[in-house]
Amino acid sequence: MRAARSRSSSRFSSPWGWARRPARCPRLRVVNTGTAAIDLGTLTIRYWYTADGTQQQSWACDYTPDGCANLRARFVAVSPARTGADTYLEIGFAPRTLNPGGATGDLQDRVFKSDWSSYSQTNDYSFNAAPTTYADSARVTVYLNGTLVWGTEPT
Ligand SMILES: [Ca+2]
Repeated sequence: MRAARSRSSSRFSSPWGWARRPARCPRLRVVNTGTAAIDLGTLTIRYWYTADGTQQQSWACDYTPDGCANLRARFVAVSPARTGADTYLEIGFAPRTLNPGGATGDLQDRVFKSDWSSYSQTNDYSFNAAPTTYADSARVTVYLNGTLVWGTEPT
């Protein structure tokens, strides 16, 4: 079993000099709690949410110990929509061995809309405002080769 530990926060950031940018900033870390090494290249994370509109969305990686160039992300529409989710953000990794007990390290990223309009996070399945440090999140799902290995998808 693998644990996705997430801390989701809502904050305003100005990475490219914008005065204010409404952005969703889920922070994620995946821990290999199993007994076998895995290839991170086969692992994907889904963060489930409602997009609150149809504007084009973008993803940006601010920092991760493996290097942002070793991450990829895409937005996938969920149709029909599920409770708290009409979209998920899927994050994947470059191939690397993740040994038992190993973690991906702090993944700091942002999601934002083309018109900088705000998201509402309170209606998002994967959002959890409570933790101030990393905590296990069963609502952020993890897959190996597309097979669910952690968490519960929305229904
Ligand atoms: Ca939402």
